Amino acid sequence: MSHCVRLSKQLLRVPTRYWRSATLSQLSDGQGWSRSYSSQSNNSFVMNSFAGKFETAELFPYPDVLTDEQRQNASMFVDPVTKFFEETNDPARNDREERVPPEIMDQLKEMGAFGLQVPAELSGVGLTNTQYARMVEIVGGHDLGIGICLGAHQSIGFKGILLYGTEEQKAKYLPDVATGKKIAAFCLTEPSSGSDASSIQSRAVLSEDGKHYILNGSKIWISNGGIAEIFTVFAQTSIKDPKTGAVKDKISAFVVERAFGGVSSGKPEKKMGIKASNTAEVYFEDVKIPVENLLGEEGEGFKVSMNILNNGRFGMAAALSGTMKKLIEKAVDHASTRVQFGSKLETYGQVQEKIARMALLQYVTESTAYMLSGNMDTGSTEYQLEAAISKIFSSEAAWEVADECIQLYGGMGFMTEAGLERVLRDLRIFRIFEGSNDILRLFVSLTGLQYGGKQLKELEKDMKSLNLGVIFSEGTKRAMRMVGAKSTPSVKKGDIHPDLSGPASQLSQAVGDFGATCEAVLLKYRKHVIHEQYVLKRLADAIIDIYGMAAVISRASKSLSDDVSSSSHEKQLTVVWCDQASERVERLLKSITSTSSLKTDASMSAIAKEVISNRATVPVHPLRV
Ligand code: MYA
Repeated sequence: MSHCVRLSKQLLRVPTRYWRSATLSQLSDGQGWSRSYSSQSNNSFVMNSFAGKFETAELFPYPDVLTDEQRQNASMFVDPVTKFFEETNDPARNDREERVPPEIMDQLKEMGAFGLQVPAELSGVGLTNTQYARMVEIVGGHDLGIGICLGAHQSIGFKGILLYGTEEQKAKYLPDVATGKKIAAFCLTEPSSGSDASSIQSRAVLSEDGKHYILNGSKIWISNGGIAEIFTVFAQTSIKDPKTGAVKDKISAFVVERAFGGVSSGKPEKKMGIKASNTAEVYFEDVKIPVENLLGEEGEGFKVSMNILNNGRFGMAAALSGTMKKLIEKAVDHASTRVQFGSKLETYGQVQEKIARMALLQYVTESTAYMLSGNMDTGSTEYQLEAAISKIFSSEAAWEVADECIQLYGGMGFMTEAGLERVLRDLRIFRIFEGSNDILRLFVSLTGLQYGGKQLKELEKDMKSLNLGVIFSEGTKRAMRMVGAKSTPSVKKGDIHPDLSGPASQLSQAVGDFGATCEAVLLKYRKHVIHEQYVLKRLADAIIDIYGMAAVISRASKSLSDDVSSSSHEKQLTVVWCDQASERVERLLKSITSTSSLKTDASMSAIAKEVISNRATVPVHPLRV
């Protein structure tokens, strides 16, 4: 027990902000731990894994959230939408012409594709997150350029109005955006502010009569920026602290109409992929925004922006799950017809390995996407880490699947005609935008560590008030870990199918080891953990794999219990995935505490520093010429 007290006291000093020295200096303001996330426990599986807790509330059983009617509605759009994308839309032409042709835009509008989640009474289709995921999966399977046009519009462009809008804002704007009469865009990124989103320079100043904000600034790489009429814009505002009277810059969010005047956009950017979607700079010059167009509370814009992004990320995973499915169909089609050295490609081990790996990556992506959308539909609020993981995993998995599909096609895959190079080009941006995967990895690790530390603080409180039940359960778990025993998941009978007991114990072990490693990391580095990016990346990689294991175990268990036709195949996917992922997790966690890994990390940094200071590679040319 005294061990726990010592741990929690040391952990309390870990900061809430991580990236910039400017924000680090704010640690001395005494706010520290208490602000970010509720100190009360929540149901997030990922968040709790950082505290070494096996939280299963949002894991088992695999979400089954559609009512019969919703399922029927969803199945009603699958065929016509697929038919539209296969027979009417031409992604190669859209890519070539770098636009979505007007007649295709019109048909998408007619289908309701611009207002999928807007309530029916406001002219939308009123889909749940899960139904929306099913829809964007089809889009992602056929045309990612169109996907970005639709996604930038509704997944982030006007999502703020849906999430934070007043009744008046919703009534005023949603019907027009839902029908596609007006296109929306999300304006956060600026020339000097990409990943570091809170450093934006755009500014909105309240007019003397208090009726308007005057907005000035410019935004870059805005999807739909050149065609949008409605913008969700983030800008600095001066906020007076009611207690101290001190004035501080804080970000606020606004709904801005192009029709307000002073809004202009640059010409469409030339890009590597998603060429059909419009990307442009947007400039705001003395734009008069009525005060009633403030979105959410004044000064709360950063959280508004983060929550919009959190809320939309499952859509990316669903879309990319569709992309992978189509790529796998193409790969299999080729492997089953192409003959080399007298046999079809499909008979060769190397080809089989590629196809199996693609199927595994798609299964994990699809399982996490629908687990997330299902949990969101049943009211989960603390899903930001799961959302970030699903974005990271799906974008990297889809890239690998596209790359391997091209490899399987050989020279043919390199030719434009095969239609694969376009998909690869389109996919590249998914690891960069909506939060780069590098930044999201840090976000996952640091937010998780912060939560893990907070749980220990709560434990300390329980000790003071002698809440023995909590102390014994937590203390016992830690004591078990210290003697090398593993805590087992406390899941309801039937949640994990008995056929998956092997993967279940691998998952349990991984969560236990992960929690113990997080504790060790916090103890060792304390607040300096913010500088340990090698460690943070490994923790993120481990938890990404752990979440993937959890999602497939949950889904396959349900399939086995429901006796769905693919259940034995899903079991095989799950067993293989968990075998491979648990090995990776073990390796990653060991490397976090191993001295040889730390030495290698230091050498890697030294190499990088020499290359950077030399402004080029360092070794003398082998020919000495
Ligand atoms: S849009 C542009 C996307 N840009 C980004 O994603 C920016 C990335 N940067 C960040 O996310 C933040 O700046 C980071 C924080 C994470 C680096 N949820 O001190 P802090 C809270 C909830 O750590 P910073 C695009 O690409 C935090 O707890 N809360 O902040 C469109 C703290 O709270 P408190 C969060 O060091 C592309 C406070 O904020 C989150 O400045 C088009 C400050 O935190 C969070 N996530 O950096 C896509 N993060 O004050 C089209 C932070 O209480 C869509 N906090 O302690 C396509 C969709 C697919 C569909 C397609 C179909 C085919």
